[in-house]
Amino acid sequence: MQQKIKEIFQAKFDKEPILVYSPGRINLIGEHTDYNGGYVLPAAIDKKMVVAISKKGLNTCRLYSVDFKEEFAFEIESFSPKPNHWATYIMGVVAQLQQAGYPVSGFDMVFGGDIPVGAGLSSSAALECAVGYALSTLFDFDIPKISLVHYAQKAEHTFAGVQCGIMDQFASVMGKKDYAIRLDCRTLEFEYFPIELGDYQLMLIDTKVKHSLSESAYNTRREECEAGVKAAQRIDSSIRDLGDVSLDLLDRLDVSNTVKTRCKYVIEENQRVLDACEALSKGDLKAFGQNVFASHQGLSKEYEVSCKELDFLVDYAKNESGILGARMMGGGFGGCTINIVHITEVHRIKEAVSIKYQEKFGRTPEFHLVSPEDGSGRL
Ligand code: GAF
Repeated sequence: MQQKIKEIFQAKFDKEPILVYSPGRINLIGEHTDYNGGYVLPAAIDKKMVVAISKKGLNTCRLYSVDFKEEFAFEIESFSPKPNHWATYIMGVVAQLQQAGYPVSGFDMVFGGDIPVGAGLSSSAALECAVGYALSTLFDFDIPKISLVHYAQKAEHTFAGVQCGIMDQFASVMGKKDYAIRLDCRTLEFEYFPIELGDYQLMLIDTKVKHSLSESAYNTRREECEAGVKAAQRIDSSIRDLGDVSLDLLDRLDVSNTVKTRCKYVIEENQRVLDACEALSKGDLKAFGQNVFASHQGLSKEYEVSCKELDFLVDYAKNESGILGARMMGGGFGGCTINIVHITEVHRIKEAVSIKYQEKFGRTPEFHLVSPEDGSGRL
């Protein structure tokens, strides 16, 4: 893939680029907790966004998306968000670097990758992180990794209009081969957590659906959680986020039942991340899997960000002896489930799920075996 991107760059611009990449991510457990100052357990994966870039001089930036087969150009001194267009992620990062005082000048860029779009593997975060890393390398800005994470997240807020948490960008930049990252999203303290699954493997099952609700519902969930925190702060002003709210206190808050249910999910999911990590460190994969199933139950019934296709796949997994745990992953309303599958059962399970899913929904799911890989780097 990187060779193809390099050749397309050379053919288009007749010069040598530098090449960098940033990966997509999985999340083992801890969903919709990041923007609530909670815990997550993501990992970068071996599917990535590759960016080829070189200086252009002056003001013009010329972009080409290999996957969309589309060009786009903008002037470095005057550009604005272009929602629902891939270029908005790139311009969003440029804007963040400019605001932070980095003197970005014109550049030529070709990019592409193998992260399935809309599958909940954070292809947009990978693009933002790859662009930040590429510009930092090209112009010798030497931007600290954690700042790249923040710029990429802010690009998503300001240019894509999604008030996302920090998990996706953090995993894409900071990932480490064979480790997940247990991240405390309140303090940004993190620990690399070894993923040793013995006879088991991580398998993603892509529903191949993306329901349109996802972006608006994401921002609504965020507001509902904030309403819960505000109500709790009226009782105890030292409360910082839902991590400081007990289930008892939540019960006493003057908020709607919907807000209570959303907050309850987050409080319990934070505990599940800690329990799942403890189980993993003891090598108790069964207990780990139970937490993963419980996470899905909460996401589906309390946080209400699942959909019938995801629920179907997780219900199937619950009755399958070769799967220890399964749940939806990422923002929800489509995309992938993550499954802990016995190595010898992978083939059989793929065949069985394909048939059943096809019968029920008239489409074929896609399967990806994934393992933790390194975050952003130069190629
Ligand atoms: C999306 C967001 F971008 C993340 O920040 C996170 O909130 C996730 O949904 C849900 O856990 O991927």
